Amino acid sequence: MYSQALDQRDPLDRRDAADEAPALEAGFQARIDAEDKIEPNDWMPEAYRRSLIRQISQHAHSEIVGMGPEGNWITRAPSLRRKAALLAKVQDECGHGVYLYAAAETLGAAREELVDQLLSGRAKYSSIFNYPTLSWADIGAVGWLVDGAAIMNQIPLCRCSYGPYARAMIRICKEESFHQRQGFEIMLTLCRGTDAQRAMAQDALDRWWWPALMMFGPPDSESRHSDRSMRWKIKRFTNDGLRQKFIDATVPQAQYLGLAVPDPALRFDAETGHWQIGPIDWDEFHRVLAGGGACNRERLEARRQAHADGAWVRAAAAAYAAKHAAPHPGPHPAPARAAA
Ligand code: BYC
Repeated sequence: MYSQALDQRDPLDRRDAADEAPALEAGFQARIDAEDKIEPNDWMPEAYRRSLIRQISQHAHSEIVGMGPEGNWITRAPSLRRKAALLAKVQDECGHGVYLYAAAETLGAAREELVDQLLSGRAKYSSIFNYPTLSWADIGAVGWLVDGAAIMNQIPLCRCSYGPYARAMIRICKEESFHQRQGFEIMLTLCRGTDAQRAMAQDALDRWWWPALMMFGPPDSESRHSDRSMRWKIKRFTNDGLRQKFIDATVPQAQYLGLAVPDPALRFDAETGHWQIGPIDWDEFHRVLAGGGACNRERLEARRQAHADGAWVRAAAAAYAAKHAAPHPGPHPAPARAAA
């Protein structure tokens, strides 16, 4: 890793490297501005590397924790078709987590350390997964709104300046698009069903609307990473910019479903062409991030349990790898002889 290599140099070399840093940084920024992709062995500022590890690992944790709320409904899906689709979706999320951990590893992060940060509660994951899935309609609302918000946020990440992250996002976005459609189709079926089914769909929208808007992160005025991440083209849009795109795309979908968006202040501004929403309860967002959401404890406990249950798999994989790394004993190992 670049930083470690620097530390091992003698002081004169280190001073030369410090003198070179502004030129290296200028060259790096010029590559970003020219839409070049940065690859793992390229020079990069230490802060760029750290910021990517932070974002990619939080993203990976979100995918993994995100299996929980929906996995909860696999055994209760109302038909074989629904069960097969939900199972595939949850498996996709596991795959997304794995690609993303691998992308973080290309930056020198150790996967064990990242997982440990999640299990010990030191790492963040998306606030949205600390809310409970209370009814089958929630599975529809999660697909429609949560995956819909994820796509809005993640499509621009396909153009992220860091190559391995951008490439991982291309496949992830294709799968997220299927997830969003399966969610919307569940909502559509419920909304065309009985009064009780329509009421379930409305109740799910009432509970998931505001948390979905919080997924885009704090308002731009409070977003500590946005400016630098935009300059480095890790992010292409600000949190508020993406939130607005999501609102503009989703309100007409709610109208199509015949559902009411739970915001008395919602109105279409003909001058700007955008839907305007009422105030977001940012206290709730901060409370959930600080561990005070309905399911924070349960979600982490489920991850810790899964990690403990998987210990034998890790041990078996390590033993298999060690066996294959050891020198081959040859076709006819000599039989052991008893000592004379
Ligand atoms: N929840 O300066 P800011 C999915 C944190 S996966 C929790 O604006 P940034 C899905 C933020 O990390 C969904 N924390 O940060 C999966 C930062 O904390 P630190 C996840 C949040 O990075 C399965 C602090 O607040 N998607 O959709 O510029 C099934 C200040 O924020 C949240 C991704 O991870 C939040 N909602 O922008 C279905 C996408 N928001 O690190 C669906 C990749 C903010 O300073 N990530 N924070 O302690 C991103 O695009 C950006 O990291 C964010 C935040 C837009 C999320």
